[in-house]
Amino acid sequence: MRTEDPQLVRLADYRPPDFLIDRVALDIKLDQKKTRVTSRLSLRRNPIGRAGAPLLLDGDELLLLGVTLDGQPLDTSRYAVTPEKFTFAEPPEAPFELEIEIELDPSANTKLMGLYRSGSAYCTQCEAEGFRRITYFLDRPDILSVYTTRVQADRKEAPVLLSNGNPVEHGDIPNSSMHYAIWYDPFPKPCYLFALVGGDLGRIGDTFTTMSGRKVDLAIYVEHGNEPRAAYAMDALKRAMRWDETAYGREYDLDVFNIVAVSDFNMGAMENKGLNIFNDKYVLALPETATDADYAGIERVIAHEYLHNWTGNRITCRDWFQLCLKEGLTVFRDQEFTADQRSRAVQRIADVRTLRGQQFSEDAGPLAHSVRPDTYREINNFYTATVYEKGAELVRMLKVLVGEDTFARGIKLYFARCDGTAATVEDFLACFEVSSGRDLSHFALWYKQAGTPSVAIASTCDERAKTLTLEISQDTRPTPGQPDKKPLIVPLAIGLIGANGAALPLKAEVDAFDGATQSELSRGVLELTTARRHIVFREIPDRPVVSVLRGFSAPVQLVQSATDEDLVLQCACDSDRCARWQAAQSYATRLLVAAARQTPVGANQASIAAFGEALRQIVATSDDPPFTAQVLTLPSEADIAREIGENVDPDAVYLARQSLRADMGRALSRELTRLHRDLDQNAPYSPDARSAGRRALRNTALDLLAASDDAAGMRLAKAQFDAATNMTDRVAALGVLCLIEGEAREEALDDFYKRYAGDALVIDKWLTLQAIIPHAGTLDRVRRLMRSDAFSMGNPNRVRALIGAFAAGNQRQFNAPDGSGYEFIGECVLLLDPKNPQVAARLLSAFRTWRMMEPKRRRPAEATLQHIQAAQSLSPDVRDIADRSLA
Ligand code: B3K
Ligand code: ZN
Repeated sequence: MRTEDPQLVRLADYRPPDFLIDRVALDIKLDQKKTRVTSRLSLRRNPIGRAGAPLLLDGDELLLLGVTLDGQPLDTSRYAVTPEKFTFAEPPEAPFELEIEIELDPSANTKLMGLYRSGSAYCTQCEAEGFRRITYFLDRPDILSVYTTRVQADRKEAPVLLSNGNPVEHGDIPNSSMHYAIWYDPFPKPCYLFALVGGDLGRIGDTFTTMSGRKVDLAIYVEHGNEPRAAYAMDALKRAMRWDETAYGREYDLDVFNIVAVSDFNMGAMENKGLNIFNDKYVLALPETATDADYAGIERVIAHEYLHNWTGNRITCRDWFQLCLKEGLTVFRDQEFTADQRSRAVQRIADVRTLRGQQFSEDAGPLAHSVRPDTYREINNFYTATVYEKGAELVRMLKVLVGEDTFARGIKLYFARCDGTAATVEDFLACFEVSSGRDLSHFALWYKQAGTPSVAIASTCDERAKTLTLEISQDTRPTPGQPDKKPLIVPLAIGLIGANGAALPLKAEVDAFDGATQSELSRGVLELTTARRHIVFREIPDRPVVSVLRGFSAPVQLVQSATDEDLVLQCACDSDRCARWQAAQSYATRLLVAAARQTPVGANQASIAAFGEALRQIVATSDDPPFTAQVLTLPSEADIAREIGENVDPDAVYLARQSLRADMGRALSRELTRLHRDLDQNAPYSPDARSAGRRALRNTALDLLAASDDAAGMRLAKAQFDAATNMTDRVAALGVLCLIEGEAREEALDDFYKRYAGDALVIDKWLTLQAIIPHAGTLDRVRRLMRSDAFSMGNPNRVRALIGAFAAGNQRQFNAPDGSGYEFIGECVLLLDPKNPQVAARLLSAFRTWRMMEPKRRRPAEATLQHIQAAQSLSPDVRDIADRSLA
């Protein structure tokens, strides 16, 4: 029997809306404490809705001032209203107009959902369900309406007034200090894409001519004085616009495209139609204030939000269960954009690192869910690595399965068929069924089944028969609510490498039972569709090395029988750079897991030496610095912990990783010293991928050198810190100094603070570097920093930089055996929850790995979660994470 859970929303319960809203006319008079919102809704019954159904509009903390029906005041006896709901029991059968007047207090809105204040500006955030905090509405993504928005404000306080669509009119209101602007968005859109901004902001402008020759005015609005910092974002925007035209034939559709950067924002950015609102972290950059990673982040997020114009806005989601339809696809598209702008292989490696670090960890714990979940309590908790990153992997896998051209035809059909609609995952897949002629129902299981499949490959060679037999099997462990898993369709990109390092042709028994098909062999992609498969390759001269999952062709955990020597050969010779990197990671993981499990010390020495030698070869022969930097970067502590899987001791994991970094630093000291010296630190800064890649390698070298020799590392880092001409090198040096206890660290931290005090985004880096110091004493430091001027609990960026970094980036101190780290995060969650539940819930999700810890850590983690669960008046956001973490 199912226990009643009033909060639970089920995909199976989806019903088309009973009413449609064709047009929305908003009139918003901005005031810091008393904003007036009048919304005139053109409503009609949905022909496929329930006949005679009442009109139920959503609200959230709303104060109703008045309602009219077709211009006449609606008698209070005809409706019922609470802050959360407006009920009109017997609305007219014929189309009608409802005008609703609301009063809001933007200054009191600390949830940063709906209309709120960031600094001296007014701004909005409506996804997922924030529009109901602005007015009563059918707040669901399948209600598509054409919006006209009139915004009024004090001319001095808010000279800039923006909303979605094209500007229609603006002017002064005679005999008053007020002015107004009218915006019209001709594209029917769901209310979660509504946006409004008012404030005194600086502007940088540009233009873009679309492929059909239309001129679009582009603008980025920032705080006055920050204009020069927005130039890179503007450049990225124009590149993204051009790329969507060349790669997908998608053209921009309004006369203007505006971006506004604000300092108080719950996430990265928001793709509101024609008016993207951004966390300023993803807009503002100058070489002196932003790192290469910041520049790359800006390029990616600017592109992501822009690309949503077609995948998300023109084609939106029918309901929130379909979130991956817009997010997975748009992440896939932003990854491809970056791959085309930068290095494809390095981009792929970076994306795989993120997937493993974030999504695989999510999948391995109590918060695991499918890419398209079938229930939720709080939709804001489903903007996850699974929906985004794994969602993108499913699109990529689909492309591998159907092939590039067929994929291109399928997506073209999707744009043609679904434009202007609120679509589902089924609608999306149907387009690829048409383009490929394949039945994709088995593939669709990837959207429904949670968990990371393990794919095991065992190979045996028969030297006399000159055959190689591969035994491939898959298995997915149970996840919450899904005890029994079915086999998925897994595309495995494969190659065979001969003893001399050259590729061997793929020849196998074609079309024999369970054998390979000709198409699989010619594409180099085996399709695993059952729990097990065995394939015999013919004409194999000597035992080859099997390279599987090239390009990371499926989001699976590979369990390989490769020997250390195989991995070394693959690392040196595989024609696929992602597989080379993967071989190095696998080798390192073996060493790290053995060390963390405290396999007798010393037993590993020969293997470590062989690993060092393999890396030396790569460093010596590679002409691809960012690739080399990736190869030299070990799996994270979280990755190692996940690999160990149970009874994890984060101290042992940390020490194992430290010790291997030190070994690497020693084994490669000559090469690393040379790299650090030769990779020009004095060249003028440019954020391009090539220059950034050289800095990445140089700073990786510094990090490893310091790991092997504190004193020398400190000298080098100190010199680099003092001489740095850009933020990338300065922060990298400070990061190294932070890992070495002593005065030099404190001096450098003081110096950094003095240089950048007042520049909040830079000071965030300073907060993070201190929060992730793996040594005892960090928690006291974090508590001290929380009391400093640099910190504010009201600003999500500060919270993430300090507290979020401690919880998610400091495995050792967060998981301290005395429970102090857990307790601290628990306190912060409870403190933050009444103000900003979304940020609080995100912070709490750091507990997602608690069950894999050793018992002495599991106990205090569980106690903290129970303490939170027992708290009075939790937000639905935090309650949902706490409940699921303990379930
Ligand atoms: N669509 C937004 C995320 C909204 C999050 C709401 N809790 C940003 C993006 O993915 O582009
Ligand atoms: Zn998105």
